[in-house]
Amino acid sequence: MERSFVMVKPDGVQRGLVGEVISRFENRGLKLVGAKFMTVPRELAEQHYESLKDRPFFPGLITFITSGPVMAMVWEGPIAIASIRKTMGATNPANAEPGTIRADLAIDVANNIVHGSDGPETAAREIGLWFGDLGASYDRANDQWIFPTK
Ligand code: DAT
Ligand code: MG
Repeated sequence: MERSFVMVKPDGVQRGLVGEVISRFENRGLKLVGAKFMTVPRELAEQHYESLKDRPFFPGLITFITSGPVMAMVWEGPIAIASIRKTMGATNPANAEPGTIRADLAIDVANNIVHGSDGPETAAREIGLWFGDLGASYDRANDQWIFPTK
């Protein structure tokens, strides 16, 4: 079982798309194990996007992420990280496949609605940064119909 850090960014919150994003992950069978609606302190935003600090768009990215509340979440599933990246679509909505969140709901590379961890190490780092220790998961009555071998 894997966990991934997901965030509906300030544009998604402002546009009333929190429920839409959550629905897409719920409908895939992913399990919500943590959620926090919050305004992001600058220091947390800078730590979260630390690997991009030398990119020209970094200052704008930090301004954007701290510009309004976000919905920070942790989702769990057998291949949560890859599933979520596929459901999100490519970073630039112009390159995202139809049916993905970014292709269906966004048109700008910066205001692209949603963040999802890009690998196991990143996921562990981001979950720790945003949530600390989340602890154990929980069983859903229909888990056996969604991932029967797990
Ligand atoms: P992703 O969010 O798909 O993991 P990333 O980690 O490379 O993409 O970049 C983080 C965010 O930074 C991305 O969601 C939007 C912003 N960003 C990336 N490339 C950008 C660019 N060329 N211009 C403006 N913003 C950009
Ligand atoms: Mg990324």
